[in-house]
Amino acid sequence: MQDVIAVYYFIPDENTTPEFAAQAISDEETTGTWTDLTTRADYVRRLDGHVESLESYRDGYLTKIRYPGEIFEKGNIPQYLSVVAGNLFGLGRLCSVRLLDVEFPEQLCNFSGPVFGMEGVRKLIGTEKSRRPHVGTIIKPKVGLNPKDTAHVAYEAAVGGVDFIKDDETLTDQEFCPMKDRVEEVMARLDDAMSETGRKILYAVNVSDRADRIVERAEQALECGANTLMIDVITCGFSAVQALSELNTGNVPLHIHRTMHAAMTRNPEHGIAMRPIAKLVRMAGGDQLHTGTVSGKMGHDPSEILGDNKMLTGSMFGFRPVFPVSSGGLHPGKVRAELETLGTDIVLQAGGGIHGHPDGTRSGAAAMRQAVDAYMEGCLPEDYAKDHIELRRALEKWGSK
Ligand code: RUB
Ligand code: MG
Repeated sequence: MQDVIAVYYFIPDENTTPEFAAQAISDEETTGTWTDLTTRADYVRRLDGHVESLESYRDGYLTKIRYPGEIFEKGNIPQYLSVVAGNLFGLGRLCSVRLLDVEFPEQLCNFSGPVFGMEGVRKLIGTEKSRRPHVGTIIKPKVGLNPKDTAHVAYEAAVGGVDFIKDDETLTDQEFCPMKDRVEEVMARLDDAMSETGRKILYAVNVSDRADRIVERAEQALECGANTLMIDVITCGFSAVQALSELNTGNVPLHIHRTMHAAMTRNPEHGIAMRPIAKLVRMAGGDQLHTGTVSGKMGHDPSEILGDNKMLTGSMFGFRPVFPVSSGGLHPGKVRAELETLGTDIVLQAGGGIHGHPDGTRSGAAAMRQAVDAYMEGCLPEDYAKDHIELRRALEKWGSK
């Protein structure tokens, strides 16, 4: 079994040398602890971790730790995380520590990965040749609409031009909008929209739930006609993604949301970068994954997003590429900035930026599509808006930055 290499950034406290700190991480996550052990038999030592490198970086240090592959239980992502992202975060002699990246050998990547992936989703929508970005929306308000009104909003967005519609993360199966009723109503209205427009439109139902009910909930959603499933990976776990991917093989795409991620990913000095999370989502079988915006409402680092998207779409042990999703505070005026930086192999999602359009959801969806079309045709949004009223009205409300 080949080894696992994890890269950390850390700042030790003033009484701790960087060498001691790096060794403490390695020991804690392998065969050691805070003191020497009488039980650490000689044959155990082959499972010792190794500090491969240590260098100064920004206000702290970068270290690469090599973990013997034998420590890992093949196919058990929670266990992988308990090694590379476990107790080390609490070590009191470190002021901060951040897991930046991790490389797993092929033997530990014994997962099926995305069943659809970016190309599979593009094929469903019919954009394999045009390579244009997909436009998605999150139904807003987040919570409160009943199934009938949710379906109406979905229909308006679909007719206006979106490719993809999703529940928001806080909507699951509450009394005001039971999941079964919602899926049936939305899919019925989307069937109308699909026959009127001749386009395929995906609706991702949020099936996030407690562990013992997720699979059953997903099966119910599929029985009611769902053509995509959504799951929140941080709150439900990587095992939930894997369970749905395996349950669902070949059936419908899996959209992976990441609510709560910023508690880990946002602080550049502490926590877990999005990269390892994205890698594990790809292994576990997510087809689309949120990785952030360069111009939206959430605070993201554009160079990290670019690296994460490259990882999702680049080669990795034969796993299909994942479709990156840029979402959070987007509107038609921000489309150009997103595409210029992130490229066109992306899903651009807007909630407020569609349902907040002065003329309503249908016009908001049309405006987002027009902003994408303008970019694909090499036009500035302001020029394209001259003969596209929906885009013009959006730019008047939100500007073009
Ligand atoms: C966006 C939204 C998503 C965030 C998550 O709504 O509901 O949950 O994009 O973003 P709106 P991230 O378009 O109205 O801002 O996963 O990047 O943190
Ligand atoms: Mg949301």
